[in-house]
Amino acid sequence: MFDELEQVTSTGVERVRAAATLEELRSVEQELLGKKSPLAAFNQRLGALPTEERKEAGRRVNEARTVVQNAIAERRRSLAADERRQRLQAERLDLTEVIPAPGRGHLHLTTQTRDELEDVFIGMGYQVAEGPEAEDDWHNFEALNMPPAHPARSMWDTFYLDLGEPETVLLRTHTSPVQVRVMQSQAPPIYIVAPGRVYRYETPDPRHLAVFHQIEGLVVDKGISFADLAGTIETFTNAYFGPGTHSRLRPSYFPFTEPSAEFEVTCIFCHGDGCRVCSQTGWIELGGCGMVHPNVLKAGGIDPEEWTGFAFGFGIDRLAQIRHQVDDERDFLVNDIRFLSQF
Ligand code: 2NM
Repeated sequence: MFDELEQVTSTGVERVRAAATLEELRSVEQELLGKKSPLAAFNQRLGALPTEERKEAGRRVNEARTVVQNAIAERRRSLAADERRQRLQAERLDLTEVIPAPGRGHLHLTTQTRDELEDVFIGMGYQVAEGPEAEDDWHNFEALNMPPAHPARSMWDTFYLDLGEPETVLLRTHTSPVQVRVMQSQAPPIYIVAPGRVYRYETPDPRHLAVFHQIEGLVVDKGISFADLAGTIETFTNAYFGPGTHSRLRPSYFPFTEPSAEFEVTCIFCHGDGCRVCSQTGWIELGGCGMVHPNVLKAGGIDPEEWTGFAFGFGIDRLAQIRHQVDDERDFLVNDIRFLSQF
């Protein structure tokens, strides 16, 4: 009987070790330890043995059962660990982004350009002013010498907000309303720049964005002339682009300045010789400027008989685009680390 018990135990342990899954192990366990198992049959046979043999045989049968139980427990642990490993491997997610230059990030090119421009104007004695991006029609248009239905309003395709009366609240189309608010809130002399985000209802293309950035300057003081404007443009372009850069003005039209002009700088790549960037002209058009219209000063609560002023404005994104020869301005908004990390 003991030989037979030994045989049952060792084939049992082999079958346990051969079980390939937890499922299979469960049925092997049932066969080896269940009511109809050989080990259960041994227990029944114990009753037929003489008393003195029964004790020893009972101990041996229990021992055999323990050996099989231990083998099952060990196999179960090992199979459970395997299955867990496989499940984790199958569910594995790669959450790493491959970036060409791992490490710290940096400010967006537009922000860097804005900071550099602010520094230049602060160096010239200007203060930096900010204002709301959601504006009212009065600050964005009417105070800038554009009464309702003025034809010049069509120069800016406007996003209107669904707030209050129709077409009364909008996303500012330029930062000029900031200058109006400064005129209303502080007495001249005024020397400020207003940088910030502006909105135009336009389809983006390589040279235009519907959301972009401008910086505008405003000076109001006694005896300010067009010569001060021209000198300021020359000083600023020299400070920003470096000595050897020159500027020129050509006549233009804005409703809020009179006279108005566009300003150009000598091409920063060919220094006036003519190249692809400046379309062989030697000049790059940057922005607009002019003497602040008396109606605008009045809207700002300033007496045009006592004070005069000039203003200018240009696109920050456009400036960065020219300087870094970015083919498509829309790349500024895509947030592709391969593009952004170049600057
Ligand atoms: C430009 C061009 C010309 C401008 C005018 C004013 C204000 F509010 F003082 F009237 N701010 N900015 C101005 C003038 C802006 O940008 C192309």
